[in-house]
Formats: sequence, structure tokens, C-alpha cells
Amino acid sequence: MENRKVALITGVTGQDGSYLSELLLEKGYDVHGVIRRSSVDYRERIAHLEGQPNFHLHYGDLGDSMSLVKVVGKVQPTEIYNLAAQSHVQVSFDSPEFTADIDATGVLRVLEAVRACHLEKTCRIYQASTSELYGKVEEVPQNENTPFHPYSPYAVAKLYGFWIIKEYREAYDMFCCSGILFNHESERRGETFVTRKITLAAARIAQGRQDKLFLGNLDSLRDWGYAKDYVECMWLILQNDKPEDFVIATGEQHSVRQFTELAFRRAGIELKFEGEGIHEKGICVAVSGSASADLVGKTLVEVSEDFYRPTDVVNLWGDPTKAKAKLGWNPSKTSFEQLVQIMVDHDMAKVAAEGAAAKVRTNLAEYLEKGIVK
Ligand code: NAP
Ligand code: F7E
Repeated sequence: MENRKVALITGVTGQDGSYLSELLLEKGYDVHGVIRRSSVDYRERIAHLEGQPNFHLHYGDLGDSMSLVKVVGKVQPTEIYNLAAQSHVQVSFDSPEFTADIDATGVLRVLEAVRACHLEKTCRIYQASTSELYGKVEEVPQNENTPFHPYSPYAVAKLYGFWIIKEYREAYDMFCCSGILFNHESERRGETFVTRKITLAAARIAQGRQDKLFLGNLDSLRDWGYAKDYVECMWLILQNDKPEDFVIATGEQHSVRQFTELAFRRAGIELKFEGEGIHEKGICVAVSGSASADLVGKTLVEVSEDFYRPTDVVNLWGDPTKAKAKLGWNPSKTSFEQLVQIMVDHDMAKVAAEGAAAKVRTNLAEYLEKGIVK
């Protein structure tokens, strides 16, 4: 490997891109990020890094080959982390063609940009693959040898990304690998993914700023880890002696219902679930801390068909044995309980800081309730 440490991160403004940037800057890398132009400020997650001498941003888009060739040629990276994607599974049913263009062909564009710049022998590439590849799972728990059965336009696009990485590794002897990451969450998680939607709603309901939370499939099972721990593994995968794919997961599984119960408890609200399917409800049976006693007896969680998917992946559970053994990665650094605690505590403080005394529903909460935004 070269002595220069120059990383190029696509998807730098996202949850993982922001944590990975911090990690690589700490490790002494020059970090370059690819950003898209937007009419609103979307750089909240990396605002604290802008202005640092080793942190640089470049305009580019995974849908635009020339922009990628230009940025790769200019930066001459020793490592590329391809994190950019349309990453929302439910949205991929509404925008399947865009999802395929960015999440499938976009990976090919990154690989070809590296070849066009003659960096294929010096630049290592990490591809953000996903547990969604296992989809309608064929075994539980899932490891590197479990057959794939993608179950959404997002997963089908990511499957192409996985295979084109493998193909370029074999055809051109490139050091390119996939991290098959199971769900990882944090206080920086996008607000329409289920965990963050729940922790924000729990905080808002506890502080009298929202009446109810509407969710989809409460029975869905996920292996949820902490994003800050997972970006470390992305780096470890590229420091390995040879290019290989790894499953990254905690090895523990919980339901959406369990996440909801725990998050509301942390916010001071004890929930009891009653009923089944679309009629299931989460009723407040006790409060603690600053949560209002008026909440007791109220239905705070309801199920809405708006958040059901045409096909849903319901049983993800990863086996991180290989990453533990070969990379020395610790899948238990942050427990499930600690993850929920970190997210709820962050959102309690955020909601408190939002400040308005009156009971205001944010636009997002309103849109979520009406099912306009998923
Ligand atoms: P995220 O928060 O949704 O971030 C996605 C990033 O991709 C954002 O920076 C976004 O930019 C960028 N992006 C989207 N379309 C783009 C385009 N056409 N050109 C350039 N950039 C584009 O996702 P994340 O949770 O950090 O996940 C990172 C990666 O890991 C994604 O590829 C995701 O599919 C994959 N993954 C995530 C998980 C998970 O649980 N988080 C698990 C497995 C795999 P804007 O800010 O401009 O939108
Ligand atoms: O859904 C169920 C939903 O949207 C998790 C992405 O980072 O991880 C993420 O994809 C589960 C699903 O994440 C609601 O049906 C119930 O079964 O938080 P999610 P995801 O689909 O697992 C994978 C590994 C990625 O690669 C993706 O990029 O929760 N669910 N009720 C709900 N989901 C949402 N979003 N909203 C609900 O109201």
C-alpha cells in the first residue's frame, strides 16, 4: 500500500459519511467528500468539519460519470468509500429507476472512473453493500455464505453493486470489497428511518409536541448496531491483506415493537401494546420523569397501512464471526440498550432546544401522520 493516505468519500453528507470522515481525519488522512448541489442546507452532519485543513469537498454526482472522473483524477485517492445511494427502501418502490441508476450503475461509474484515471492498482475501494441483499431470507442468522434473495428495488440495485465489485476484483485484480452491513443507526440517522422516527416521536410526545406516532409493520425484526462502530469496520476492510467481503452486524435481533417500547420508556413513557395487525395500539400505562401524567390511558402509537411495503424484509439477523476473527472488530462495543439511550437522549435535548412553548406539530410529523412522507 502507498504511504499517502488520501480518502475520497461519496455520500459524505450522509449518516455514515459524516462518522467516517471524522474517523479518517483522526487517523491522519486527507479526506475528500463528494457533494451534490441542493436548494436547502443539507450539510448539517459535516458542518463541524468544514474549514479543517485536511477536509475538502467537491461537487459531483453518482449519476454523472464525467464528474466522477474529474474528481477522482484531481484527488488521486488511495482509498474510495462509495457510500452514496438512494438509501431508503420504501422510497425505492416510488423511485425505482433513480434508485437503480445511483445504487447499481453508480457503482460501475465509480469503478470506471478509477480505471479511466489509471488508479486501479493503487486505489482500494469500499462498497456500501447491505443486509437487504438477504431480503426474503433463506437462513437465519445470515453470514457471508447465505444466498441472496433481494426483496425491493433498492436491494436489487444493491445486488448489482455487490456483483460488479466482485467482477472488477476478479477481472482487473482491483482491491475492491463489499461490507455487507446490517442496519446501523445513530443520533444522525435520517428522520424517516424507523428508529429515528421513533426516538424523535418519543421525545416530542413526552414533551407535549406531538400527539401520536404512526408506524407500519411492528413485527419486523432487525439487527441494529451503532453507526459510529460500523464505520470503523469499513476502514478495517480496506486495511486487510486481501480484498474480501464481510458481514457487519451485532449478532442480536429485536423487533420494531421492542425498539418502540424501549425508546418510549427512556423518554418516560411506559407503553402497553394491545390488538393485532393494523388494529394494534400502544397505550400509555405509566409515566416517569418530566412526561405529563395526562398521557396515561392515551393511545400514543398506531399502525398505518401507509408505512407497509409491497414486499417487506422481516427477519434480518447477522453473524459477524468473520469480521471478529479476521479484522478483530468488536460487534458488542455499543449494546442495543445503549444505542436506544444515545438516540433518545439526543432527541430529548433536540426537542427541548427547539423551544417553542406552544404545542406545535412540526411539518415533518404532520406529513408523516398523513402518510405523505415515508
Ligand atoms: P444516507 O444517510 O441516506 O446518506 C446517503 C448519502 O448518499 C448522502 O450523502 C446523499 O447525499 C448521497 N447521495 C444520494 N444520491 C446521490 C447521488 N446521486 N450522487 C452523489 N451522492 C448521492 O445513508 P447512510 O445511512 O449513511 O448509508 C450509507 C450507505 O450505506 C448507503 O449506500 C446505504 O445504502 C448503505 N447502507 C446503509 C445501512 C444503514 O443501516 N445505514 C446499512 C447497509 C447499507 P445528499 O445528502 O445530497 O442526499
Ligand atoms: O425499516 C419497518 C419497515 O426504513 C426497518 C436502510 O439504511 O437498513 C435500512 O433499511 C423496518 C422495515 O430500514 C415503519 O417495514 C415499520 O421492516 O428503518 P427502515 P430498512 O428498510 O431496514 C438497510 C440495511 C439498508 O441498507 C437501507 O439503506 O421497519 N417499519 N414501521 C418502518 N420503517 C419505516 N421507515 N417507517 C415506519 O413507519
